[in-house]
Amino acid sequence: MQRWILHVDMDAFFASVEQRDHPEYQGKPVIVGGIGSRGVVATASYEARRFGVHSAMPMAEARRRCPDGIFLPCDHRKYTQESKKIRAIMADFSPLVEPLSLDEAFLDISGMDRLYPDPVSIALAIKERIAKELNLTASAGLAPNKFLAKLASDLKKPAGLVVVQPGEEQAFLEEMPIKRMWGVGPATAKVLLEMGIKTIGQLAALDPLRLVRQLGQAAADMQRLAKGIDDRPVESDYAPKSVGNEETFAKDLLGREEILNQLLALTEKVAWRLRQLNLSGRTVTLKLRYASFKTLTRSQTLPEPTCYDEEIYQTVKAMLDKLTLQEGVRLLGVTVGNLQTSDGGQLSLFAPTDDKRQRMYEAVDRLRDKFGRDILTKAPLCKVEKKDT
Ligand code: TTP
Ligand code: MG
Repeated sequence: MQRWILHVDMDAFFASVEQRDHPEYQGKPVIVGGIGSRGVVATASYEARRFGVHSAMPMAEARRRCPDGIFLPCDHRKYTQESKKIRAIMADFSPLVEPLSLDEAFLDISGMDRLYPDPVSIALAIKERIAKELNLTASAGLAPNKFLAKLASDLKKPAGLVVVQPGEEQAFLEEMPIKRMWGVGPATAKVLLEMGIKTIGQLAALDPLRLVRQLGQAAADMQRLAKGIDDRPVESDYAPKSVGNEETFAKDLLGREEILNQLLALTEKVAWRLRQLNLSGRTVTLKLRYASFKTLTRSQTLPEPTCYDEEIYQTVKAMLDKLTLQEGVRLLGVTVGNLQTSDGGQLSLFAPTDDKRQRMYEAVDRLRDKFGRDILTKAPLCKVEKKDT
């Protein structure tokens, strides 16, 4: 399956937030940072950048270059709040989001073509939601790996989208100045320039032995990147630890059959959600609360991870069978933990497979996506009135 990594980076982040919240600043040079005499610029609006003002410049210098600028202190609390909203939008598009700072993140959007026609539409949809809901602009790079995606997002700022198609890696990097290389600081750049290396393409073509002699072992990784090869996964802080569902019933459930019907319904929801996230789990937990509020949990770990209704249901049922039910049941819960991605650790969503059962479930899930989750349920399922937990 083609890997697609999206890098999203907000435009002039702190300054754009201030311009949004103070319409009188719009279209004007806005400089945000330490406004004391020894402060430095955190960021400058694109209007201010035309005066040569940039991040990390001493504020005194910025004032000299742009005397009519609007100078503002950092409102970190506000930027952090905005950052959370941006991440919440991203989380709607992929469970694999790796934030790098307040205003940028990688997303693995591989295999999402079941929900969107192509990866470009996902990139556009994210940008659009940020624009609509937050009134801010972001730039994005879409590529087969992190290295290329990050380079790409910076090329058409502000509000740009640059796509590097598979096969275009080398051409994209060929003429790129060496200073854009990840991991190349000013000292390394100097060594490379002395060797006559000005572009990433030249770095890729260099004799590896010569490179290692000059720059040490790290040079090998650098050259792999220069060739457009980068297998690093998107490492999400947000990958769920477990997927579960529980329900409190309006009327206490009496009898095993009624309980099993509800457990089946809960299992289907949990399995559906797992498959949506391309996750499978090994540990199945049953939670049961009696009318007296006495609560039991039972867990069982399976030999293999699963995301399928039958396996989860059979495990839950086996755990229930071991309980002696003494009174009515007011709440039931089913949770699957110990998660991994369904294709055995390859970090991607909805990996296609020719496994027959997976295809059957995909068809079921498609119907549910379209008509709602209640469209298909296994018989026998009696309806029980629900009340809020
Ligand atoms: P960046 O994404 O590097 O910059 P930016 O979003 O302001 O502008 P661009 O359109 O080029 O992406 O950094 C994000 C925010 O982090 C920035 O708005 C302010 C803060 N920041 C600092 O406080 N100090 C710095 O030196 C840099 C580079 C950023
Ligand atoms: Mg930015």
